[in-house]
Amino acid sequence: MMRSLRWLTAGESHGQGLVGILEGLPAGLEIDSDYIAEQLARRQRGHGRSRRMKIEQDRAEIISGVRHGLTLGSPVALMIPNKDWVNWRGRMSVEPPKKAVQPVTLPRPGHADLAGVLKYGFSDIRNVLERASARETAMRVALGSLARRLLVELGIQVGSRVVAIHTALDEQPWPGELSPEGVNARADQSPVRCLDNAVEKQMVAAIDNARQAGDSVGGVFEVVATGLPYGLGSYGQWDLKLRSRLAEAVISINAIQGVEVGLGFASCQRLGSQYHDEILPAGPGRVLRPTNNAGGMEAGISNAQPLMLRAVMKPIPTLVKPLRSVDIATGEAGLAHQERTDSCAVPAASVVAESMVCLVVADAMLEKFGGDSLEQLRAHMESSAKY
Ligand code: EPS
Repeated sequence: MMRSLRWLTAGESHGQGLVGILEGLPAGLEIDSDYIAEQLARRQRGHGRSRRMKIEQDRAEIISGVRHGLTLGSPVALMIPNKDWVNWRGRMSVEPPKKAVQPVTLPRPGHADLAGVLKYGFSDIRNVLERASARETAMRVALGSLARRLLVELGIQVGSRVVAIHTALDEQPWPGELSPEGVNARADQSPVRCLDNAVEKQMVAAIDNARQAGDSVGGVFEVVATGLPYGLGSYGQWDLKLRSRLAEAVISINAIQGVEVGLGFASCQRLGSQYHDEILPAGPGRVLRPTNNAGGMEAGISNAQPLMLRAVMKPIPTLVKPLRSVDIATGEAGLAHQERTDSCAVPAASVVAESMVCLVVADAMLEKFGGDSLEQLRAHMESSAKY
């Protein structure tokens, strides 16, 4: 559902690395690899990650599309090497292996394992789990950071925070007095990206308890974007709605089971008169919306209010204390495959979701305002954007 930007990722979790291509960025945008690395580092933090995060210090190499620090308008290609690859050369070799590799045959409930081997006719679950791994989201963040650079130039900020891990819940509303970057600056100081110190402790304890029990926990995070003009996306067709495009992008992140817009599922508890955001006069050509229950979109198009999304992540399916499963080689009952794993990746997922929102909003901005260079895009915005 990308209309002006196109992007793809490739790469296995323990293969040589991740590769990504983003096409459609205007020429003349300043890009440097340190900026991408800062965003990648934000995704790697978070209480509950596996020892793998100590091995990787993700850094994207810019392979094409940038010259002398500025985009060329041509596709930008990025590569993130997997440092762990050296430990997996034999098991993940591109060529037929020199010595036999032990296949993974006990599918993990909740992972792609069972449906994946049946889909492709594999006898080794590793052929499935390597690509189904959330390692791939590192490249989404790298590509998303290119979109974020563009949005910053256009006055759009995207931030996030974690609001729930297992049963620990931060009930405070998004601190609207802070900019999304201000929220990120605070959330990034927290090991769980939570803004409330007391709830943060409960979240850390929930992760520690799960980890000690060989278990995992999920949670909920919130993503907010400010500075969007009126009219991104279109109500003219189901797949043109900004709401549809955002929901698809966020629910495509590994382990995400639901996306809410604005007040979300709680909307049903209100009457229409209590839910809808009134329109008040605010000087010539301007209106004021005293509330934002709609979350920045009405009829699926942006209404110049902050975009507000929440998403829920299920507990990670790889368990140190595995669930019951069936061996695909023998048909016998067994316990699911065990791998080194995260016990919680909700803080990381919140950063990935920001990146997905950056890509979708940048796409919608380019769709609406167009231009081959940043200068042209800016000129188009100045002549027609409404806030
Ligand atoms: C993942 C399992 C863990 C995570 C990995 C996702 O990797 P490993 O099996 O190597 O310990 O650390 O996430 C990343 C590598 C990453 O960069 O986010 C899984 O099974 O999805």
